[in-house]
Amino acid sequence: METIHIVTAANNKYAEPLAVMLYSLLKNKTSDMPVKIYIIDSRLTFQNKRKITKAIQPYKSEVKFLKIDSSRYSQLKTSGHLTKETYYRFSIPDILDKTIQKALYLDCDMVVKGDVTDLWNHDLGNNIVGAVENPGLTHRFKDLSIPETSKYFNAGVLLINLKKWREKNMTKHLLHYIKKNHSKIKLCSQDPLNALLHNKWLKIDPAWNYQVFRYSDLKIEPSIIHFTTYKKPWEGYKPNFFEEYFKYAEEAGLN
Ligand SMILES: [Mn+2]
Repeated sequence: METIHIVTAANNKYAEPLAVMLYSLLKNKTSDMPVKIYIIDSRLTFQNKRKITKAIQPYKSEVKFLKIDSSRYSQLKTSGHLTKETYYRFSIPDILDKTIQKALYLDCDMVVKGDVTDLWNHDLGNNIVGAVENPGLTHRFKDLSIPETSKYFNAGVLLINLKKWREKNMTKHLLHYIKKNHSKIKLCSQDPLNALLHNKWLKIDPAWNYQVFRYSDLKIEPSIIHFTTYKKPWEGYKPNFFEEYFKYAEEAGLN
């Protein structure tokens, strides 16, 4: 049977949110499709790795901690809550075995309420990624040379066509773009992804990346709640659906 390959990245500050995200994902998956989890490890302590594996242990998914060569990202721009780990998603096609053709990247600041199998099963066709629109950023299109008719996506949920990404050498192009356009980039990894992939992404239903500060007026039931911006529930803020974070944290034994 096909395996769902989930990739995420965290430093110690995000160990607990990551554990909550993975716990909710596994708990709410109803299909029989196995899940394999890859955690890009940005100097996580032994205790934090243990915390993560213990929280999801009941679901018996395989978990792998992966190191990456972070030096290629060390000179790149960071900004507030957007730390250098934001770039680590660019390494996914390099660090996963070359026989793996598809991966689902998820941020740590999320709660997964739907069956992730339904997200996984989207056919990417010739698109390089599948993602959800991030509305309200059209004023940035000019800087990023994105045509007015295009849409901008949020990079917190990325269904990645690894085969196409590798064929097109996307990582190399992204790093090149960032170095050339340093002053135009505001959202560190998301801007370059949109600049280069604006016509190569599959638009996925907003329920799969419900950005709490963008979609609050839409009457949709989120399949993935994404706690965007610096206003994180675990830092005392109360965005929409913040209770969901604490509900799953408690269930996972993380409080
Ligand atoms: Mn995020």
